[in-house]
Amino acid sequence: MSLAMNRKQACSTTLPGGMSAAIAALVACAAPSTPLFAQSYCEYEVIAVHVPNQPNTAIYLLDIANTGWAGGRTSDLPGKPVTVSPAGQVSLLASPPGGGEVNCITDGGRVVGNTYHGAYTPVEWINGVPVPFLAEFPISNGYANAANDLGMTAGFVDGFPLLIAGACLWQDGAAVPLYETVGGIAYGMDDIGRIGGWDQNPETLGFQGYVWHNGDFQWLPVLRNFTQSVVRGMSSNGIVCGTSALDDLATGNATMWINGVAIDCGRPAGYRRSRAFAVNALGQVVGECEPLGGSSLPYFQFLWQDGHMVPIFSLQTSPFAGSLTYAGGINDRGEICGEGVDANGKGCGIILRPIRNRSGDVTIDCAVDMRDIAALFEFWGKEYIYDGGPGDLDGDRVVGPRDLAMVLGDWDTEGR
Ligand SMILES: [Ca+2]
Ligand SMILES: [Ca+2]
Repeated sequence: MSLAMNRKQACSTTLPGGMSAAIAALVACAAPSTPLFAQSYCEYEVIAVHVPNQPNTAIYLLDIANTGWAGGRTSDLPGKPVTVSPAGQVSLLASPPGGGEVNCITDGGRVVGNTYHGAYTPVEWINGVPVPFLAEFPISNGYANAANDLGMTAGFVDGFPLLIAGACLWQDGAAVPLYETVGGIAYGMDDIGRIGGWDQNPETLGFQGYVWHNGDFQWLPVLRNFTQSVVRGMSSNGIVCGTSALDDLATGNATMWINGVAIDCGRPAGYRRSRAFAVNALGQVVGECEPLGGSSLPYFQFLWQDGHMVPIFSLQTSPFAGSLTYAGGINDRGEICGEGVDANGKGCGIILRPIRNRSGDVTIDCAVDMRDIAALFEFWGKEYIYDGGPGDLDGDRVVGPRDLAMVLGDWDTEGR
């Protein structure tokens, strides 16, 4: 898809999803001080997934692994934990009568989350059965939010240890408190065991994001012009995402942290808050923009990449196959998962798959340029246990000279 077509589509009056043309045009084209469009984006195929035999039940998909497996919960009450296969097959997992939810699926197939039975219990589904973490302690509440294939799991407990609530790591059968102060929560984890979350900073008393690694606790810097921050996700290579906020907590900007440096994802004119929910290894962020109170502007889910924010609905292929109303996750192949509506307006789970039309495109923006060279060298030498990892263009699960040859062989002669 060319740049010209991309802009034209984004600013046209025939956007899918029934969004108002004027609103879409405002979001996409106005506010030159807030550049909303990178020079290129891929289009996305929409896959709507349903609970078998339950046409009126939607699915909140909260995470998608690099293998294409996704997890979440059903929208009925109580919500049931579900997984979705790469082919779109929905499976309900075992849970107590109070239900539960899958918060994380790893590339190696670990499934973690929480169940509810009078209290929230952090669990891992092993052979389809929810096995509680820390069953030997009287946890009053807990969530498992993130996991990796080193056997680490992170989340939150209320009641352990010493009746203190706070972020927690489960590893090798033990529970390690992660808080610097009292409280906090862990939301994301990368492949080497770095954990991202947020806590109350005892000096400022405001919420602040942190990264924990092997016992080393580091506060993430608060974005300039803001007073606090929360963290909602971490990519497989340690990129953190979340929201920087003012004291009112209602005004904020989606924020990404790379190597401890805060990057402002911005928010469009007329919006009081943008929030980031997930980030992948390529630095693609998904989240939501919330309009100012009393505004007729719509909420929308965004994809942020390379300094630019774009409404996800403007990237979807036509004919209309469904639309995302909440973006829960994005994997390293650029696949986005969440909740939405199908072509008939019924609630469902949504998976968006980028249509990769360039053989040399590492960055999943459907253009081939210097950014792809830079990204390729960032992932140089990496080996994957799944297909389509960042930089592995030829599909041999290793990033190396053959992939570089594919970038050069597909080089954009027009440049950017
Ligand atoms: Ca590219
Ligand atoms: Ca390769």
